[in-house]
Amino acid sequence: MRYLTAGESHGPELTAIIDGLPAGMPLLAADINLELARRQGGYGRGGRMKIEKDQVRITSGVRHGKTLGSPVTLVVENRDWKNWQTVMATEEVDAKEQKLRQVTRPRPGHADLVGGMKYHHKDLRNVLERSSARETTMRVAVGAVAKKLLKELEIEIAGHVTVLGGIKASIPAEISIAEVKERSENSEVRVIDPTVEEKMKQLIDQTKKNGDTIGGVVEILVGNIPAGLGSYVQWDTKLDAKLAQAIVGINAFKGVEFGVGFEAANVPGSKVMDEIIWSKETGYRRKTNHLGGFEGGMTNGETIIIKGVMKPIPTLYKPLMSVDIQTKEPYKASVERSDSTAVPAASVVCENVVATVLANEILAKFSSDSFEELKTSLAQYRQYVKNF
Ligand code: EPS
Repeated sequence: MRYLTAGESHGPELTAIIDGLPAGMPLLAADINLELARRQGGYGRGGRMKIEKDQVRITSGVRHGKTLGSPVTLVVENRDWKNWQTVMATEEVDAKEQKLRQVTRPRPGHADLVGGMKYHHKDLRNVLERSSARETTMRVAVGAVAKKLLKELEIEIAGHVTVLGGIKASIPAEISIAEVKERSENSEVRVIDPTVEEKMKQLIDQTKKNGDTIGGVVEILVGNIPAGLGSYVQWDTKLDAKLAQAIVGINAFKGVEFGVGFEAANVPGSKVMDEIIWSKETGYRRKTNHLGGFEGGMTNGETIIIKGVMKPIPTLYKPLMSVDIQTKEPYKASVERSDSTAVPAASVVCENVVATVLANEILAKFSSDSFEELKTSLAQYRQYVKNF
């Protein structure tokens, strides 16, 4: 499976084409719309999310609620486009119109300046229109299709916020993926610890008043994943590495941890490795899951536990100092509309990019021209692994 996304933040629409899905997989626009709505939510979102009501149109690859095995095209309209038709016109416009909403004062921490240098854009709007996190809409749309595939294969996935602006949620040692899902879904900041919810919301309000932004950490859990996805034989076949790329590929994400993560630097090996056990009912298991479901770049059958850290959004209402690229004079950076935090929304994006990488790996490993074939070969493999 492969996919590409296209579209500018204030262009007419966003598009994705997914190639390589099995035929006969159930898929409805409603499956995708649910994820798109989840991405739009979360306390701390800004004005754009009041304008948009993201809805997908499936324009190829699906018939009567099932995939055809042909490329699936997904289209999401930008409602805001109606306010940007001249600024974002594909046709030529006159010199005066070219100056409308022009950006010449790059925002520190954003793609603006380096993107302009690289592509020779003197209007930095040409950079920010694509580097905007609006693009994550399509990564979520694609991820929703991947999630549907995983759900049909009884693989469960949940995401939640563990840190927001320095406030840490406490996470019970024994909590099921279903419960993480339910609790985070009922929280405006996607935390499973109700004692920090109010504090986080207050911090978001205060941050907004200060014209500032905050970042945080999100955690993704994936359960009932078969052992043996990914491979140890080449660096670029390691599945944990592919997941790390997908997460750091999300706008503003700066780092990834698996299981105990960076804490592994502070404890001996006996506290990091997970002892192996076997029983007739469960097959091979690990007594603990410090390694977060990966050994040798492959899934080991335990729950995948990944954390990603998101820096605060660099678009600030109280802007930092920058330089005007026309005059070279010091100026405050451009002010574009922004969110005071997008960490809760980003946890939804994270879930979806993780789902995409995992679905892709499953499709590569098992016979998957048709969805029936895929289900049968995965079931046989699960049985084989249990008795290995
Ligand atoms: C976003 C859309 C953007 C921003 C935000 C996230 O829309 P607009 O630029 O029209 O306000 O709200 O992105 C950023 C702040 C950023 O710096 O990328 C979205 O759809 O998630």
